[in-house]
Amino acid sequence: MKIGIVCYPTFGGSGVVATELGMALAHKNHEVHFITYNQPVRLDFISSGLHFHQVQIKEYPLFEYQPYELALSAKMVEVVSKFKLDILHVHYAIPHAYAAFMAKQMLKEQGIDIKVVTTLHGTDITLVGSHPSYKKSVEFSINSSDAVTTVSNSLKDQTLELFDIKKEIQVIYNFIELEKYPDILHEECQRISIAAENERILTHISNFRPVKRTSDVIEIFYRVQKKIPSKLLLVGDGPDLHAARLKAKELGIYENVLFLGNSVELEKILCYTDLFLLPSETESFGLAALEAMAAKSPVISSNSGGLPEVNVNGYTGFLSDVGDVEDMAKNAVYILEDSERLKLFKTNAWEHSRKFSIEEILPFYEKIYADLDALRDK
Ligand code: GMT
Repeated sequence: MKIGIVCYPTFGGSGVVATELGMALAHKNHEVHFITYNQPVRLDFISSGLHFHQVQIKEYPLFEYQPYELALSAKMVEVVSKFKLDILHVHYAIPHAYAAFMAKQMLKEQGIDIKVVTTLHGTDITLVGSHPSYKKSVEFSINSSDAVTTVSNSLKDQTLELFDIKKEIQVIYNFIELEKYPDILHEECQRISIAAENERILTHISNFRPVKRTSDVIEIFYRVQKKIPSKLLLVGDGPDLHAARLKAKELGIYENVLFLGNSVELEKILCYTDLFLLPSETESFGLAALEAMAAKSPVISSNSGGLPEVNVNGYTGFLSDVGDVEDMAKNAVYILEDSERLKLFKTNAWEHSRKFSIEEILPFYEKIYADLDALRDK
């Protein structure tokens, strides 16, 4: 099939999922067209059948805010009609689902029936989408989509609670490409370049937005390093990064915290990792936690949103109430203090991650596309 994928091209989870999905679809001989304002960060062009169409904005002094959805919907119309796409799959409702509705109406005028799949990812529902400024438009664009998916049961429930939804919502979990995480021993990852042999490595990866509670990450590590020699790797960039630096200095642990910035070598970093920290305020799924688990790292997380659907308490790691850094630190120490226990949690995390392999998940999206395609006026 010919599939248009609309997403944010950044390091955010929804963009990563959309990009990995597009690459996997191309691998299965679908023709995939990414439509977004920059080339997605994780997009490589090694497999054929992958195309990228840049949405360009005409800046004009009158506009305090550039009308991105206008340019996006015009680009969708252009790409759908030029390449005869069968499906438009938009990731993150704002403003993609709204722009897709506009494109669909414009294409109808040309006698083209395009079906739209909207995947809701999290903050497009929880933090941003339900804000009074956006709520009506988000609700309208979800209800106008031909199919709607969420990345967890928790996000489905929240969507139904927060909006008046008239569409069926299908839950399709996020996925990972397992081959990216080679089955090598922890010691083979050259961890010695990061930490001494007797030190454990804790890692947090995010976009350092307030929702990630990065200050809790520092607080947890502060407590852990008092009991266990360890290093903390902080990967990513965002508004709270500076505050994280200050907090690490304030607590006198700056020397043991490594700030690695945004990275395209996450698999390598996760390979060093003994324990992953994700104490988020809310998390619809927690793709970063799943990626860590695939690299054999147990997870200490909050129990918010969809995290309990990914991280199994007492098996792949532990879950605590949001903000309970004492409990999170206690659980972290429990896993890290005993090498045999750590090994067991690592194995469990790795085994559990297999359930989210792309081979398992991709067919659910393909079925949605095929079912919608069968309904199209051609
Ligand atoms: O919060 C982020 O890291 C970015 C955000 C996004 O939409 O770009 O992530 C959301 O989507 C991811 C992929 O489906 C999920 O794994 C994250 O849990 C979700 N983030 C939140 O719900 C806060």
